[in-house]
Amino acid sequence: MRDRAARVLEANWTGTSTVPSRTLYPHQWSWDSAFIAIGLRHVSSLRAQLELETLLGAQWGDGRIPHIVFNPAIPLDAYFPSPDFWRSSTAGRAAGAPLTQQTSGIVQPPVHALAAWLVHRADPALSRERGFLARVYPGLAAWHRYLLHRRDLGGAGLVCVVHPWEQGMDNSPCWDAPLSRVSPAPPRTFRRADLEHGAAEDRPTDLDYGRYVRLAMDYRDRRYADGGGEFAVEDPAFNALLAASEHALARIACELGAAGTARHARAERLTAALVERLWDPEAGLFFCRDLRGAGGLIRERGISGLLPLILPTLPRDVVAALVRTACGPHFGVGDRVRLAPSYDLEGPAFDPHRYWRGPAWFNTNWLLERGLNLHGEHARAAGLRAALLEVAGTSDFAEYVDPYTGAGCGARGFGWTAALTLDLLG
Ligand code: 9WN
Repeated sequence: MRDRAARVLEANWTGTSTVPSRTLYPHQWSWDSAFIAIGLRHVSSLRAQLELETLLGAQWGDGRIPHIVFNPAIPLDAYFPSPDFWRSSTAGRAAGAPLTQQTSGIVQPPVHALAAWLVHRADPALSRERGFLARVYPGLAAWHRYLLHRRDLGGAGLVCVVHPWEQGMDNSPCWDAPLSRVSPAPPRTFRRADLEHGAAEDRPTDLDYGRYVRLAMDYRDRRYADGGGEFAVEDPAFNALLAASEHALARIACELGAAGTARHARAERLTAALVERLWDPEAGLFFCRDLRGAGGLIRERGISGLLPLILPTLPRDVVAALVRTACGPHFGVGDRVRLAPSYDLEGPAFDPHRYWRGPAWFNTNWLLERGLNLHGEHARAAGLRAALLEVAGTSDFAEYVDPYTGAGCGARGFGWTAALTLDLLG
């Protein structure tokens, strides 16, 4: 397994970073690279460090880490939306986009500081010799500053996503209500490259795409200034990952000889704000909060609502309820499914094959496994770990799988699936 997984990462390595998939996603993606670095550290600490350094090399002046860094050697029509859609070096100038590299203008979940800390820990000697943490710390600090200062659109201490692609679970039913208010770009104004590599019935619909395009176009036309968009949602996983990364940044600061106390305190404030704003005790789950339209909690059960389990200072009753929900009828961990689905097994929109509307994903299950271990649920974590390893192997490191059968869907030889397999193997 270790060799097979390492070969996937080798095949996806471009020389300075790793693509999620040679066919479907031939550029560098932000949260993919963080998960990939977490796995790569078991194969090559140097490559793991470079992965994160390359990504940070495309950071914008305002601190944002773009969700895609485009490889100029790849033809424009290989992926949509391509650099000529985002126009980062012109439309993003006011926000400090790089002049010589093409990127998207939206972001993805902040897994990076957590990844940097884990990469350092894998080989502290090499890390110190190369000054790895000193190189990445200022960029990571600026990234968190951007999120906390420019994206707290609700003013309650939580960060907002302004596009479903930012949260990384593109067509989750959690977005159906906020997206329904967005008028889609006409289908003939763009060409979906994804359908050349993925089955249409496993991918988001054309209507979803019309709305993704409209939101991204409007953001671009506002020159990527934050605050005015039609879509603004506080998401539990995005904010939990920021809090976990802020704890990691505190450890990085200490390693560099500075104090980490203020950062730990900030992570704890984020944890408290998550509980205050997004926790629903009756459902035993965190929900997304819509900041536009009528506003309020979006009562769809997505896997995102379980992921604050990765946080060390979550109240005990919240932890206990989350574990019950993960193992109950809606997510079926250790019971009805091989791996936790991306969306409620009993929800009206559940579909075992359509992308983030039901299939199980390896990154979310890896986070869940980590959260279960953190809170002492070792037997449940071990069951999930065993299932992850088995399904990764039998599905040929699929992008996502049917949660009941473990049958692979989407791309094979997928970056984070291979990387997180390596991490679970230790
Ligand atoms: C849009 C690369 C990315 C992941 C996302 C996943 C998918 C892109 C797409 O692929 O999104 O960013 O074109 O569908 O939803 O989580 O980072 O693997």
